[in-house]
Amino acid sequence: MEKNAFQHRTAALLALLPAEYNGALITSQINGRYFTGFNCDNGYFLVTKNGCVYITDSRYTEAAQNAIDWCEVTEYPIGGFKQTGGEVATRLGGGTLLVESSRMTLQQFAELSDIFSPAVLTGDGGLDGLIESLRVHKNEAEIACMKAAQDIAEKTLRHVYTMVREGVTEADLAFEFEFYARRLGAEKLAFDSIVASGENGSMPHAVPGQRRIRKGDFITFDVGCVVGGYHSDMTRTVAYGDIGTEQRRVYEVVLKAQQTAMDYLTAGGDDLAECDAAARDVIKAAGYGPYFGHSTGHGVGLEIHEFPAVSYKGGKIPVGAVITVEPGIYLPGKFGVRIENMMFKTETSAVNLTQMSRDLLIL
Ligand SMILES: [Mn+2]
Repeated sequence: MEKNAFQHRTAALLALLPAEYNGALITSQINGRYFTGFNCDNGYFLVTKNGCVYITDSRYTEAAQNAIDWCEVTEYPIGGFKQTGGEVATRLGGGTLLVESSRMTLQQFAELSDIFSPAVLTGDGGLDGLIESLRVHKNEAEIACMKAAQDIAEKTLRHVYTMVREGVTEADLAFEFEFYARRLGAEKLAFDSIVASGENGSMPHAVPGQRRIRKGDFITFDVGCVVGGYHSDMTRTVAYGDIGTEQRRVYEVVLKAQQTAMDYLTAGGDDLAECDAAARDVIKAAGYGPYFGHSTGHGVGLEIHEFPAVSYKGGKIPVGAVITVEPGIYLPGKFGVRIENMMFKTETSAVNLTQMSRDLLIL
């Protein structure tokens, strides 16, 4: 992304801040990266009506100056954070600064309040929600990263399918996914891959272990990659060898539930609760309601789970949001099925960002 895109984001945040505040102090790594383009675990980005300053330590100064050339970068010396913080806050006009209340502990809040005094910090200004409202709209460059991440995940999962055979373990398959995805250019995995086979499939977030694949198993792969800081998220459930009629039936129900929710979005539907219900009602009608215990999806972007949740709580789906649609049915002690795609909400419709087939695949 071009550097001035970050400058525009910062200006957009400033424009959203209520008039009674002088500005915001961004301390989380993720939001610091969103507004500056610089990924740093010790950066303090002051955004005020009187200008912005990025404070960091000597490990990061040179890289920060290169990355954020549109804003002053100030280094604090060993033992000098409080003095530098106070000086910068004063120079930028002091006043009250909003902080991200959902991203810090009470102890961190107390420490930062001391460091940036005489400015007064407050977590009560709704800064997290304002930032969410900006981050939810993905631009072309962000979508390109997510598509690239998804493309690697799909190529990698196809490769992993070729490794499925009697006796291979879930952990073997999870490791192969990571190795191959990294070789194809993933910066890292979007999260620890889920590979859940047979009866382990009934645990939606099972950890891949030493269970060996055998004939008649369903295997659920929930996998994602990161490119340019942006995450992808996809789930596929495949069969190894012949499966029974109940497994086929459950697969069909989950696929229909997912398709119904995707159709809702494609037709222009823009309510989170309605989208959740579109999938859930199909599963309920088939008699499996009690076996679908999680929400239908979530936002994806710089984080694997971000605003908005596709759940009964509802709310409008913002144009530009990327959300997952991932219903599942989990039968304890037996097996589970989940199928997940990513959808990009447009003005009048939604675009499916996941190309991989969802037809029942028997390996
Ligand atoms: Mn997901």
